[in-house]
Amino acid sequence: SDYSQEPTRHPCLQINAKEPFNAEPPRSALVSSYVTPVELFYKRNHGPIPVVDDIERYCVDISGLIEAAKKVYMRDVRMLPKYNVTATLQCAGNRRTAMSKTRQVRGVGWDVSAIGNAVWGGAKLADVLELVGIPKLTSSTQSGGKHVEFVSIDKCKEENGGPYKASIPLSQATNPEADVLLAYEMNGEPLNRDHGYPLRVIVPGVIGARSVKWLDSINIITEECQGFFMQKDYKMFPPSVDWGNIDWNTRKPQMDFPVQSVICSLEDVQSIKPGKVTISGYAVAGGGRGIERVDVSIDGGKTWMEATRIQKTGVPYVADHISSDKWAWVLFEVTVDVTHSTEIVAKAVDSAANVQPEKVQDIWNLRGILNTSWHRVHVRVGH
Ligand code: MTE
Ligand code: MO
Repeated sequence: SDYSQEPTRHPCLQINAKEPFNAEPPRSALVSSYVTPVELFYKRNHGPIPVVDDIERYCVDISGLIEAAKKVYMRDVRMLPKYNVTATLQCAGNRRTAMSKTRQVRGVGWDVSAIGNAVWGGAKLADVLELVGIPKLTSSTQSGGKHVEFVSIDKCKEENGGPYKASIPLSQATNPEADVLLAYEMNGEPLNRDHGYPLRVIVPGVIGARSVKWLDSINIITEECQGFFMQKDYKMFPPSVDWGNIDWNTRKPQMDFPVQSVICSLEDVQSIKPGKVTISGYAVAGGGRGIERVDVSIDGGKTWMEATRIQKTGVPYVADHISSDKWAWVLFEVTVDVTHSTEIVAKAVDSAANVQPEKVQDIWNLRGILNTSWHRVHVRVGH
């Protein structure tokens, strides 16, 4: 593989793998602003970053179960109504390193920052699919159980040098309220190469793996995508399954991510002075469910207090901005009095009253995905 044309990246990023480039910002960067700056947004790749230099000729091939295949050019996408959707993208592998501490898992290690909140600008996939004669989802239209496959330009070893790909159900793709985008902007700027220039998919509320970057083609198919990242990865297995007895066909590809919260103002082990400390972090729920509550404990989870939630549309002004933050995280904050060394814990509750599991052991899985166990940090209080 050729890594000679990688873009330059922010020096603050912690590099978890160099080639392919996988990196996350320091925890503190996530709570510095509601919208994560592009240069500090985590980067998750499975191959070299593609180079697309002829934007006039760049197009997305749409084919499969439609009347006639069609090439959709950037000008066609830009002609459709533009939407700005604030959505949190989270890698299913976020917090994987911590899961490995109880029992080794396989995959790139991540601390707590394989997540970011951005304003994605682009056309709704539902509008794009209308260009090839697929009607929007209404109570009278049926998707027939079909799927929409997204194929990238990049090349990855897991696909034996082929492109990264994934799919979502046609019913989600054609539902304007699902806000699935073909995005060409991130935080009001043209998408940069690391994040999918010139065009990427954004599937709000769903694990990052389905938001295919550097889109090359779209296929309407009867079954879900058979690619590696749908069938042999990003599936949630029970703790009893190991590499010796795994049967990938027994599980579905993971789509929505579960309720998550993380303390970002403190490292795993941190020394502080006794007195008032402000604890802050992020909380997010998949599937468009909101965050109902964030609980914080300063005695290892014996007693709890409720944190303040902050969700504001600190987004760049765009005339046609349509404001909806149902896909976005909330930041939380609470000031506590810490007098002695202890464990500080956070857990969130979503709008369906789903809660985070207490122990990582209970959700351990061999690929180390979806670590949403209570987030704990140890503070050492010195006098
Ligand atoms: N799309 C392509 N083409 N190639 C990839 O490697 N990685 C996926 C997804 N889309 C990937 C991709 C994964 S696992 C995640 S978590 C997100 O992109 C990360 O997006 P980001 O790098 O913009 O943060
Ligand atoms: Mo991911």
